[in-house]
Formats: sequence, C-alpha cells, structure tokens
Amino acid sequence: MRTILGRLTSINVMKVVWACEELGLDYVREDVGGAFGGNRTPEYLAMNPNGLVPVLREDGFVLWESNTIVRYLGAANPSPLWPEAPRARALLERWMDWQISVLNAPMRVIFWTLVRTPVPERDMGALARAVGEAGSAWAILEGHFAANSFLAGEAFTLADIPAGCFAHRWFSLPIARPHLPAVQAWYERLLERPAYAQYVARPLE
Ligand SMILES: N[C@@H](CCC(=O)N[C@@H](CS)C(=O)NCC(=O)O)C(=O)O
Repeated sequence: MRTILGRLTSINVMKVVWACEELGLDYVREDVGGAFGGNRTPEYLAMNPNGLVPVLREDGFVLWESNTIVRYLGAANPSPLWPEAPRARALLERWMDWQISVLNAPMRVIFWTLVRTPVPERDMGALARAVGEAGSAWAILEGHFAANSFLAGEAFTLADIPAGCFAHRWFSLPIARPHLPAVQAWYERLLERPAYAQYVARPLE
C-alpha cells in the first residue's frame, strides 16, 4: 500500500503525485497540512520531524523530502523516466538539486506574495527582487532548452518534475517575466501531459 500524505495545493506534494502518475503507480493520497492540519501531531512528527508535507508511506517504509521521494520512486520502479547509468542519472539529479538550491527561494517569495498574502501586507520590493532572481534562474534553463526539449534531452524524465511544477506558477502569475521562449515552449510541452494538466496546472491557491 502506497500513501502520499499531503494536500494537493502544495507544490512539493504535486511533485510526488505527478511522479506516481507518470510511473503508473497505484497510490492513495490523504489531505494533510495547510488548512487540513494533521502535520504537527506526535504521530506525524514521528514520520517527518520537520512537520512538513509530503510524506510517502509504503507499508513500513516512510520517506520525506519531495525530490528524494521522486528519485526513490524512479529507482524503485525502473522505467525510461529514470536512467540507471550513474552519469546519465547524475545529469538529471543536478537539475533537481538546482530547483531546490537556486529556483526555490525566489519562486517561493513570488507565490507567497501574490497568492497567500493580503494586498495591504505585500512587500512589493521583495517581490520585484524575487522576480529578478527567478528570471535569472529561468534564463539558465532558456540556454538548456535552446538545444533540448526536456531536461534530459529529447525525452521527458523525472528530472522535469521539480522545476516543471514551478513553471506553472511562473507563467500563471501576473509578473513582468523576461522573454524566455524556449522555457515557455517546454512549459507548453508539459501541459500536454495529462498528469501535469490535472495535478499541477491548477488554479493557484
Ligand atoms: N524540502 C521539503 C519542503 C516541504 C515543504 O515546505 N512543504 C510545505 C508545503 S509546500 C509544508 O509542509 N507547509 C506546511 C503545511 O502545509 O502545513 C520538500 O521538498 O518536501
């Protein structure tokens, strides 16, 4: 039995759901976190001491950190979406780490300012700085997508999932985006994937 604990409005939960769908894995998902709560109980903290979502539970095995969960699902369920060769895999993993280390912080500011903060309380200076930083990060991908359809080359892989989740926010929110046509074309390719359209490209809340 595979269970994803986490509300679907969380970008990190979306990553895991999208990965399960792409890999054709059975799962159930339980709403935890945000307005649903349940992530500060002793039972939950025993699974994830950070009190954050998502958590993946497979029988007695428990795992947290969304990108780690996506990597684990790929490794445990061999498919063309997650290559076995160490170098091929490392070239994908670097983009997943890049999402956490470079893209995450400014995208979080943009999302929280425009979606989760009441208008009078918004720090528009911080928003402008974050849009600039995120734009510089997306420009790095623009260079990559000038010669590649996906992060691994010509085929979609699990490496597209972490940054792909942020692409929907980047292209949906009312911000002054730099012109990055290759990144936009990648986002449009992701929108053609049924699981992305259903679980990631949702109204922002
Ligand atoms: N690095 C962690 C971050 C997890 C995280 O920040 N989760 C947020 C939602 S996106 C959370 O649990 N917030 C508290 C809540 O939902 O109650 C991961 O990728 O899994």
